[in-house]
Amino acid sequence: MGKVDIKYTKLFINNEWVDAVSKKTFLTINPQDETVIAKVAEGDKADINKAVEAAVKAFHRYSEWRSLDASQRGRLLLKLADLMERDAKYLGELETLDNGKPVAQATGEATWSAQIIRYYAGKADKILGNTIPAAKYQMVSDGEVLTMTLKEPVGVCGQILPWNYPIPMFVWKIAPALAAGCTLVIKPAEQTPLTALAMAALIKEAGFPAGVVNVVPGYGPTAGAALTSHPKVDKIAFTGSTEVGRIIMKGASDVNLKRVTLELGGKSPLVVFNDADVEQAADIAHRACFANAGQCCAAGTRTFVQSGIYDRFVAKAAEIAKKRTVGNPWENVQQGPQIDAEMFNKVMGYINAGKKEGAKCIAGGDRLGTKGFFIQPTVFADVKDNMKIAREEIFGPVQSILKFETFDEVIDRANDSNYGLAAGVITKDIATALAFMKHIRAGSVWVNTYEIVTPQTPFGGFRESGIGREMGEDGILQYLENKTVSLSLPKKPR
Ligand code: TXE
Repeated sequence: MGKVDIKYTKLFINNEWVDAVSKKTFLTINPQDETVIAKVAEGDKADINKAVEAAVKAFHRYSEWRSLDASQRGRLLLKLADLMERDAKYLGELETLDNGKPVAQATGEATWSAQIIRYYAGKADKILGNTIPAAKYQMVSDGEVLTMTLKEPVGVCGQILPWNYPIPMFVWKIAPALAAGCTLVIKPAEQTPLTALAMAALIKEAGFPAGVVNVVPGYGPTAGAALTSHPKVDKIAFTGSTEVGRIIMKGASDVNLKRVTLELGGKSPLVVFNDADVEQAADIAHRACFANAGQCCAAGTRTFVQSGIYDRFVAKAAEIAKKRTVGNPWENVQQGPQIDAEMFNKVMGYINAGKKEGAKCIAGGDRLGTKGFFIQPTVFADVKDNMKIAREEIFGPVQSILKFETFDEVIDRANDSNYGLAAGVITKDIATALAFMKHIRAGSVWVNTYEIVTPQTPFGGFRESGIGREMGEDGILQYLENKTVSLSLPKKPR
């Protein structure tokens, strides 16, 4: 590992780097070896107030930002995407330092995120309303009026981010919001503030006017809560736990009624039918579960396998997990450490619960080494639906394999969850795949693959996995208000 230059540790408000009003700082920790990386300015209510004021000013009807042509908003976003690609190596290295994910993966996330920005850059000048003509002339709506709908930016948006994919999550939030013309106050996760600040520097370099994007690192119950209940914030977008999602919904309706989009947890099922190729299915199921050290909201953590291939599948799943390379994220490994001590302890707690409740641990089951938050890829077989590891989101490298007999049985069991973020099915039978797609209650369904998310495809959950969608056309609609304008038509044409 070379030395990564940490250029930005202050708050980014109104295109300037400032200390917190309280002068407080917090430490960001390297999950690989538990050492301190940097002291970062700790934003709180006073700083959120300053950032919101800057965003309100930038949203003023005569501001530079509001006066830009829509196509120019798109050009600024394109410039930002170019800068991200220019700095992808640096952004990736900074992420590996702060988050612990393997450096090739982190760099790939930076370049993928630039593609997302480009997708929304193209949308900036294609935000269209409708025209609804008068009944007399067109036989469509009632009355002698011509009506049109205008899609307008929601306004000042607060965006609260998680730590599992810091760069993509930053971009999922800012790209549609900026294409729509909103102004933003972003609170990155306290575990991973560094790449959000590096992105802020690129936003300034790209030429976005002051106050359009503000980044305030800090803790959830302080900075996050202040943003959620701020009276001048029009919308809150949040990715994180379902537990905090509930708090956000309450806070967002305290003093005003903010628009809310939530992308929360999951316990997604991946169902493998008897006709599947066992090797291929075990491989898809492995990646579905262990990608990003299992720290993925859509992770396919309940692997349901039909009885005819169950034993062969279980053996293969254990074999693949044992071969997974875990360790120094600066080397060519598949998995780095978990994000922090809290998550490490939480995941180890689930592994111990699985053992205690009688699931059969067939791979891993322990920490790896003594320093850093590394956990062995762990596979449990013979998991029962009521076990903790089958019901709760673990957010770590732990796969639970459950046996089933029939289609209807597995649909009932797969749907028996408070969550509904994603689901997968592996079968060669199109009728089975289509029936699965129809009956499963989930925001994304993957057939013979898993976790395909592209800039064009909406992503989000049913039930307690969230509200609203990100990415694709749906993603930008969440940052737009509909304004209906009706014009009275002359009684008689001249
Ligand atoms: O999430 P939190 P944590 C799940 C996963 C994980 C669990 C806990 O199951 O085990 O959440 O992780 C901010 N008001 N996911 O504790 O607390 C916080 O500062 C406003 C799923 O890290 O939800 C951070 O910026 N904001 C997930 C963000 O919320 C508050 C990704 C997420 O933190 C706040 C991460 C408050 N009162 C975890 N409290 C996914 N859906 O991808 C906290 N925050």
